[in-house]
Amino acid sequence: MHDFIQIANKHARSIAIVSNNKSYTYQELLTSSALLASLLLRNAHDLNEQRVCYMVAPGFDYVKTQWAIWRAGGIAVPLCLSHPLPSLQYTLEDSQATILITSPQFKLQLKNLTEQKQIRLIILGEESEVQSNLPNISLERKAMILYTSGTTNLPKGVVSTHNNLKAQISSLVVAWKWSEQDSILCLLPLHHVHGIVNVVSCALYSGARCNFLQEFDPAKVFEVFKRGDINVFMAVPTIYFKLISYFESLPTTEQVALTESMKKFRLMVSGSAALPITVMEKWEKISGHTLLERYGMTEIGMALSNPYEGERKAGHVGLPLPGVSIRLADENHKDVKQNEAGEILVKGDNVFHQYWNKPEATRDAFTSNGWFKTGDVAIIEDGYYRIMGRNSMDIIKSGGYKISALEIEEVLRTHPAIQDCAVVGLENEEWGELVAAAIMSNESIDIKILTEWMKERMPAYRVPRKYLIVEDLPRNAMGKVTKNDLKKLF
Ligand code: MCA
Ligand code: AMP
Repeated sequence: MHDFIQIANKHARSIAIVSNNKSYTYQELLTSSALLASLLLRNAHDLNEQRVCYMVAPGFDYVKTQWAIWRAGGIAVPLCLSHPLPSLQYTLEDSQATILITSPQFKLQLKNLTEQKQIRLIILGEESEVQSNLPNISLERKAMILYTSGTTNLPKGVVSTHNNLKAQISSLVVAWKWSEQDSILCLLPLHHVHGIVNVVSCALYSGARCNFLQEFDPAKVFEVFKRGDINVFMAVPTIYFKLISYFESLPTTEQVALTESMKKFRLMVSGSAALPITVMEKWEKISGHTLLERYGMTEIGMALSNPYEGERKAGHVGLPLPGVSIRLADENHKDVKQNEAGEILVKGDNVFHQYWNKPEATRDAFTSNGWFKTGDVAIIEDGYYRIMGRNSMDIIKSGGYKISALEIEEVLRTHPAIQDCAVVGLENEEWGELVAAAIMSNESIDIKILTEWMKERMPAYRVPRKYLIVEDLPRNAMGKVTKNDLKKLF
């Protein structure tokens, strides 16, 4: 946090954020975050790592809130704007939040939740006076908890310290040559690393400008591109896919104008899921840019990246980023031989501190000598890493979101008409993987009604898009569902 404040002071008069057609300077960010930090503290000196959840739309207020939590000594826990009540409740409870900050638009939705749990509810706009002494926050202190789905049936809170965030951000700032001249468009959700670290934090760590779009809409994205005030863009493959489809529907004159404006960009990056080669090639044709593909994870920030200068290889994720150590290992955590595939193990200041309140899961995530086990399998080909897949079939990546098959199965099994089920990810060019569920039921099930029922219980991006009614699920001799066989049934 200290670095952010120093950098903001240095660039006090420059524009830091553009949102809702308004520009805000670094000075405004400093002043507003100090005001809110004071309200958070009331008369206390330090929040001492209390968890502060916040549900605020992307834009100036979001960043102001995040900085205020950090400046008051709290741990920032962002909530997803589109999550249904049970998911929000889970995050509030699991993080043991004592404070929830939100904007007036979400007040009604959250009021009951905070009253039940006796959580202090702060509505933005209530700030009044600045407390002169904000605490000094050391780098070792915990800064943020982000929830990530994995091979357990409920999401785990990934705790990062200020030092972890500093390492994640500064590595990218160096590798991708960020500068105060840069101006990036943020359209990613701000409860995950991609939007929070790679886009917003890297920009503000460089004295650059971050322009917010409230949500993804291809027409609006291209409108912003045409204005010519953006030079850096980062997104997940699904977004590039959708932009290409929209571009192809435009008249030629419009396409030519857009291509001209995109050619002027400094950098375009793809990540969070494998970038299909077809998408990379089409994007190159329409924008003049070879997308820089990189690989990361909530627990480690970014680990591997194609070079900023030098060849960006399709289907590959490049080399370790500055400050990040990587090994490819077998199941005994021994280095694999050259040209053999192995699990990616990671070490460095970028690696997270712990899973919140889960010492066992934290221990299991590391080898005995401290390497973080990603669960992703890679190989080195001609000097570049290539991701081959994952150790677990139960992790699905759809639209850039990590989704646990087990979590969906657990919810489906609570439906009165479902006896058993199994969820898999089906390869899909647009979404990366499409969530699909095979269900066993003695009754006829209306899929439309089931979908609505699921949407009340989990975020829309986790809801199965394909169903198959089966009499039995394919199983091995031990009775375990064989998901590879199940995929074939679809
Ligand atoms: C939404 N829809 C889907 C999915 N998601 N259908 C199939 N599969 C999906 N995964 C459906 C909706 O239900 C709806 O249909 C319709 O698509 C439009 O929904 P909407 O939410 O408006 O979709 P969108 O705005 O087009 O969203 C697509 C998106 C979004 C912009 C690609 O998924 C997104 O922002 N993804 C980025 C996630 C991200 O930031 N991941 C980074 C994690 P209906 O109306 O029928 O319901 S961090 C990470 O992974 C690491 C660190 C890393 O390496 O970066
Ligand atoms: P998350 O937990 O949401 O941070 O997602 C991290 C996971 O996304 C990684 O473990 C990978 O499986 C996947 N991922 C991220 N970037 C890439 C990429 N460029 N290619 C393939 N998979 C990726």
